[in-house]
Amino acid sequence: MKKSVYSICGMCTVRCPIRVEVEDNKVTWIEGNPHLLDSALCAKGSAGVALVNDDERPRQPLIREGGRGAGRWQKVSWPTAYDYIAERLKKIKADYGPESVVLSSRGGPWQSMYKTFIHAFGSPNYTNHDCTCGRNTHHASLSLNGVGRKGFIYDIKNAKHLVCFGRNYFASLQIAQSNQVLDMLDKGGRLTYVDVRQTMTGIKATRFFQVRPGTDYALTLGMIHEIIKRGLYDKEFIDRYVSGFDELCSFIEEYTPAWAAKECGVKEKAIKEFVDEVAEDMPRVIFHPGWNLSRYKDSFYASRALHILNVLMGNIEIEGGLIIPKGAGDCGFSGIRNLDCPKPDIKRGDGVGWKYTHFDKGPGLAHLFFDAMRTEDPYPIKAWIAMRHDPFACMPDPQRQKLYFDNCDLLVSIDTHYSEFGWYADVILPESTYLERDNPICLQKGTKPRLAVRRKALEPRFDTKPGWEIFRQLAERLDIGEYFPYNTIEELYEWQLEGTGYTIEDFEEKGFIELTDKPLPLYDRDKLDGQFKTPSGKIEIISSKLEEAGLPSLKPYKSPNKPPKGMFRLVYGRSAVHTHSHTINNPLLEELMPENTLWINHRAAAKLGIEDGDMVEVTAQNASYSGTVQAHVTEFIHPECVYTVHGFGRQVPLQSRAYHAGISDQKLMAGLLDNWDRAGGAINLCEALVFVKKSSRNPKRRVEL
Ligand SMILES: Nc1nc2c(c(=O)[nH]1)N[C@H]1C(S)=C(S)[C@@H](COP(=O)(O)OP(=O)(O)OC[C@H]3O[C@@H](n4cnc5c(=O)[nH]c(N)nc54)[C@H](O)[C@@H]3O)O[C@H]1N2
Ligand SMILES: Nc1nc2c(c(=O)[nH]1)N[C@H]1C(S)=C(S)[C@@H](COP(=O)(O)OP(=O)(O)OC[C@H]3O[C@@H](n4cnc5c(=O)[nH]c(N)nc54)[C@H](O)[C@@H]3O)O[C@H]1N2
Ligand code: SF4
Ligand SMILES: [Mo]
Repeated sequence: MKKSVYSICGMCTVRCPIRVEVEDNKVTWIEGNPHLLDSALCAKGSAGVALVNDDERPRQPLIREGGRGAGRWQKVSWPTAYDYIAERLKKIKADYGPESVVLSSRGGPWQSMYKTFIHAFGSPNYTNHDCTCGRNTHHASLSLNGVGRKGFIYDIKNAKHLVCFGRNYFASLQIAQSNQVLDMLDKGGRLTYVDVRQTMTGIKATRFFQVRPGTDYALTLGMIHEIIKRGLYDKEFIDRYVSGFDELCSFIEEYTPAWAAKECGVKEKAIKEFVDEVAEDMPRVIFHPGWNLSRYKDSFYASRALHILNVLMGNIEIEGGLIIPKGAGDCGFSGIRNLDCPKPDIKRGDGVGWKYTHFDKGPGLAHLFFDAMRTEDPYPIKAWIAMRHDPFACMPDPQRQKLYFDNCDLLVSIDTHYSEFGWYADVILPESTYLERDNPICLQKGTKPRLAVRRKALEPRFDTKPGWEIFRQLAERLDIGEYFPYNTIEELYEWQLEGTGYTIEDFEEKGFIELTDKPLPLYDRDKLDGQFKTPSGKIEIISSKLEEAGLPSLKPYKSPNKPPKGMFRLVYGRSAVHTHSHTINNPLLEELMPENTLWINHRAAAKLGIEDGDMVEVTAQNASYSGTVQAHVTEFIHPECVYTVHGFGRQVPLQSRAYHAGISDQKLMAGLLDNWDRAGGAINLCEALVFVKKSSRNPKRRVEL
């Protein structure tokens, strides 16, 4: 039997809308939802078929038999696994209090389910991956604009100039936005790209600055200086909505383009020419504040400076600028119901909200729980449930993380794959893949808000379950079932849509429900008061929250250290055909890119006797990890750093394609678990140094035994 199902892609967390064709319970075709994406899809999205067909994933619940990480598993039924977890959670709650349990997830539109679970259990400790992703950018925006990183939509299509600092749009994909960048270029728009190496985005750019690693802040300060000196800012907008502009003017006095050029290794003339272009294009100039953001000690301030540049452009709430997302309320729609439970009034174990008051309390900061595990201050952490989150692949130094996690009595992984963390955990609950499961309905904000839903395209191949069922089953056993008021997904949909006038059948025509026909009009620019949720209600160049926390709002620039002789700074990024670490074993994507390489500057390589294609040995600063990989010798990378694609070097033996393929950047990031940004909250992932030498190992042996 043939059918066509509208759903939401799950091959990465961009969650593009898709249409899936299925015949006899087999996927025959996947494309982007033609109503929204013109059928476009990336390679990873197409490889969803291979994900379903892959046998090298957990096929039923597993309980650990041997030591942690030994790989000896007992196959158990779902009720046995639920009972096992519930029993242990109850004991931990009785012995140490409910707050000793942490639940981490990948955030996103379904997080209310995970938050409800952990809050109803009695713990405030919900967290997510973001301390290794967008937290610095998020906090930078929060401190300036009073809204987080999702507080603006970038109207790239209508912009005249997009400026990206390491926001590598054509490898680190978001299909809709990447297409918008192409549309903008087609219309004659300009793209300025800044990176320490040349990239897919850099080669399409109209201007490319190759900077010395870690000097973005200097370049942004030089740009601000020139823009202010030439009076190229929106005075009216600043007078009306911005505080601290005078302090900014005095602060940037010393940071001239000539100074910035020296610091970054670019030409002063090029910075000035760039500003000439900005003068022509403003206000339709967007400075992308970064997503993952290359992360050095001062990247929070670099991102803050990029947000400030947007404010100077006066590009907020204009076409081709930064648009405030419109929600259900703007369409006169009262919204859908989501699972909910108030957060228990207990201090968070990571210190966010009481020790660190300037951070967003929502998901806190995952890496700060390690301290609590080690010191039992403010209280012991005894269990960790990782739902679609792989702490060992996501945070630096898994070798050290294991020491801390060993203080826990229960580690649970809810995952579609064997994650590195899952392989070390006590229980693996295999979630059905996104093509084999339904998810709750979600509201997508934007210029055209809509309701969207992921629908099951085919029956699960193995004994796996959807998240909504896993959490309901666990909740029932923990006596918090009332927070999950449904038995089937249909009942959940009905409950979510109650009172809206819509039914789940209304999603069948296009896969989503549009809450408005036309894009909602922009807000009146004279009436933006109330949109900036800072303590003063203004865009705060001098942030009262930062100042209260004893942190400067405008931090004097400090030049990054040069790596010592024989060492390189390790930088990382994405490939267009992989998602972090979880597609490395995908049979189709593995074929496209089976291993990563080490990019190294041609002159630096020559000094070490390394030629393109040679095998090189890359070793962590404290020698805790070393891997062998092919060198990609190129002039298009700064000589102070080497670069690799994140996600490789996996060590789960049951993943035969990914096992020891390539090197792991996070395992090379020795010592970085405590190297985090006090202002931005995120881990300084780019502060890792590595040794590189030509390998004397047998290049034909990929797996070092
Ligand atoms: N060294 C280094 N560290 C990094 C990065 C880097 O480039 N270098 N990148 C950082 C960034 S930007 C991010 S966002 C994080 C990402 O960090 P994570 O979110 O932890 O990584 P992922 O590999 O995307 O996915 C986590 C887990 O989710 C599982 N998963 C995938 N789909 C599903 C599903 O449908 N259901 C369930 N239950 N599980 C699923 C995967 O199998 C995987 O084990 O890593 C960060 N850490
Ligand atoms: N194909 C694919 N697309 C993805 C993802 C994926 O896994 N695969 N993940 C998604 C996620 S979760 C995220 S967070 C985004 C991340 O997407 P982006 O934020 O665009 O970032 P990265 O891919 O992490 O790329 C980081 C870039 O920073 C550069 N860099 C290093 N040091 C410096 C420096 O000092 N200055 C500057 N200017 N650049 C520097 C690196 O060379 C690299 O090119 O991608 C998303 N899209
Ligand atoms: S960017 Fe690709 S993998 Fe990610 S959701 Fe979209 S189609 Fe899927
Ligand atoms: Mo990310």
